[in-house]
Amino acid sequence: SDDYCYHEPHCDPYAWGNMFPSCHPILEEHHSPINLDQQMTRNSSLDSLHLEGFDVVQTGHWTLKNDGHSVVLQVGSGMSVSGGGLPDVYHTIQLHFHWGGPSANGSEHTVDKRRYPMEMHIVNMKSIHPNLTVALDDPTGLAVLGFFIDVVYADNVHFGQLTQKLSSVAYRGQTAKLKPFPLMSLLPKHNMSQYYRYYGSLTTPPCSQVVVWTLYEVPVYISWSQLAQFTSQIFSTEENAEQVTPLQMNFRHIHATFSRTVSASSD
Ligand code: SG4
Ligand code: ZN
Repeated sequence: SDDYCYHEPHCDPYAWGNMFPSCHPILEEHHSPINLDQQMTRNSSLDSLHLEGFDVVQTGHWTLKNDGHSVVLQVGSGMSVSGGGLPDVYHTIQLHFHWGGPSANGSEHTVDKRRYPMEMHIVNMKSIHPNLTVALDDPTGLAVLGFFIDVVYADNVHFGQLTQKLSSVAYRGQTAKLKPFPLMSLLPKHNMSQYYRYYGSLTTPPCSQVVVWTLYEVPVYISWSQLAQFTSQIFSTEENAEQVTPLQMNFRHIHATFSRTVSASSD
């Protein structure tokens, strides 16, 4: 099979390069994720990003899908991101998550080597491109906004709109309709001007080195039980599979920054 996985030796992240040449370690100058260092250089030209349409309720419906590697929320076409040092305007396509296990953290990026419980990625494609195939040929074709997710006792009611639907997409290939809600409600309430910026890759095959990464410093908080819905209710296998495998620890290993500059906004 040409599918990738996270835990079986023949298809795990260290074997991705056998099936997807750009995931190969020899070509890893611009790969993601990386470790972020709180001591890095502050860059005053990195002002707040403009998140267009994130504060309104979009029309139509959204689709939540278990693709066997993550849970993806496809969000329609009414939102875009720009500013904050991004080279262009990017249309929001989808958001998805990376998580750990019942007692292990699972963010992709780390901060001072610390791994957070989860990470949310909002994937945006440069608006001038007609489709993803074209965007993956542009060195800055995608802008992904990354949010660390930390855990507290209280439920996050906004996240509840999404987590309450997770059981309908427990198995690979399953989809569920979701009523649109303001995406802003999933984001941190404060300090959105504080973020890290670097140029990297998709963290999954085909590992295309086309991503302008923005990682927000302030995490989003959800409850232990909301986290557990990701780590225990989502399976990487289809409903009628002989062996049922929970989808856990769906993060790629940390890559070297080499000669890359990793910047941070200044306030
Ligand atoms: C997840 O597997 C998503 O399901 C993929 O989305 C996504 O690929 C992939 O992660 C890589 O994105 O922000 N982690 S990441 O680098 O957005 C793309 C779909 O395949 C191209 C729809
Ligand atoms: Zn991701």
